[in-house]
Amino acid sequence: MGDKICVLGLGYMGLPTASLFSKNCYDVVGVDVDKNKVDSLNKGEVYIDEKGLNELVKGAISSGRFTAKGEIEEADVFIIAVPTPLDKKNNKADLKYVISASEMIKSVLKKGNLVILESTVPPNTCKNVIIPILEDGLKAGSDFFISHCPERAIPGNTLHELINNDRIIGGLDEESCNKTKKLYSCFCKGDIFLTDLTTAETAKLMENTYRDVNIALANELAKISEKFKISAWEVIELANKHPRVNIHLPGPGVGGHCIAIDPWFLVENTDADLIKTARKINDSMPNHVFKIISEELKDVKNPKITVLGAAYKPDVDDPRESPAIELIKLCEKEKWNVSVTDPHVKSFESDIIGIDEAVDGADCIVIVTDHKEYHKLSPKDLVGVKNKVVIDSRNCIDKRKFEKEGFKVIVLGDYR
Ligand code: SAJ
Repeated sequence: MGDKICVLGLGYMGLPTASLFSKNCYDVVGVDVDKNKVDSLNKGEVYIDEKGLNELVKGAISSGRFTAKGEIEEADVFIIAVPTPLDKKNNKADLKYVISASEMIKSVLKKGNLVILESTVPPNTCKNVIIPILEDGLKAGSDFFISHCPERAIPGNTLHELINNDRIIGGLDEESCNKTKKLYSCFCKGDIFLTDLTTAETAKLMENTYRDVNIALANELAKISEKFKISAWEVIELANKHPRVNIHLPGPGVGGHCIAIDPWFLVENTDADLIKTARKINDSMPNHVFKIISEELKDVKNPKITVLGAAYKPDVDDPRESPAIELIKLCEKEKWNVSVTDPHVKSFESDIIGIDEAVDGADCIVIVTDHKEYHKLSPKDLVGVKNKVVIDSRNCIDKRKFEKEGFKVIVLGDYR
């Protein structure tokens, strides 16, 4: 196997992965259909905000070993790192980008090449979708090699996790596994475990499904805590003292492009109740928070609500699938005046304004994202409010401090 790698898709995972390969002595061509991304990269501009990525990509480009292009070209290895969005009409994976990347590869595929899928897909996608496209004259296993090497990196700490986490590689055969392992060993310091294609696809989905189901359990507890007049947060903290228990945390819902989506890929065309119910519970959380707000504001005419946090999780600038989106929709349906502030997010479907302007004249403050800035929030940051009510859906502010200053603080799941 030679040294040239072609990475298809220069997004949140493709770009860091391409740069890591290039830093570790491979010649890498990054291919993206978005001309703006290609132009930016070739000018040395990095459009993703990730710790260390800017320097890494710039170094890769100036070394001459990484170039971005709009068209695929011949290589020894092809890595598919394109998005696999959810088709929300039927809760199934939309594989159009995986299919078009496979078609592109087919046009330049040669004997001895290795094709690696990084994108998250439903079980059997490599076998039933990708291989049939690629097998146009060439035979998988004898003429070319194929594997699935799902990423496991958390947005916000992508590079560190790409380098240090263990990894799973599922191959069509032993040779596909071994060639892929050799390649990733150049930057991956974690252990690499080998298996077959469909097991690797399923393991990736199960990791995120485990988290989704576990969060649903915490959210269910938050809802039933009202009946027992207890705090779900304290119950979880205490239950987690057990050495084999790790209950996750309740919140206003599950956002991001992985955990709220991958469980659907796993249950496509099945009657898997638990996973579907967990999705339903987590999806119900923005409405649950909305009901708490409505109850609080039932006597206020034309209320003004201030949402603190548009990002789907703390300390990132990413608002994709954020529970804030659904919550704001529900409030706006009531014709309430909603303002949104977030110290990290730059572009969002509602205007993002500074905190002082956002809280000015507010009847209710709702904390949706537990950014580190909000952990440090103090009553003097909210002097402009009209009505001293804070709904903390992440249990992140110092409740006592606010209560001392006359605020009413309602923490999701805390009914003590
Ligand atoms: N959340 C809760 N309660 C919790 C934990 C999370 O409500 O106890 C919410 C967060 O607020 C957020 C959402 O869940 O809205 C998802 O956030 P996350 O940090 O759990 O996960 P992601 O989507 O940023 O990244 C996940 C990671 N998967 C796991 O931790 C199993 C990451 O390792 C994967 O690489 C990534 O999905 C992916 O690309 O699949």
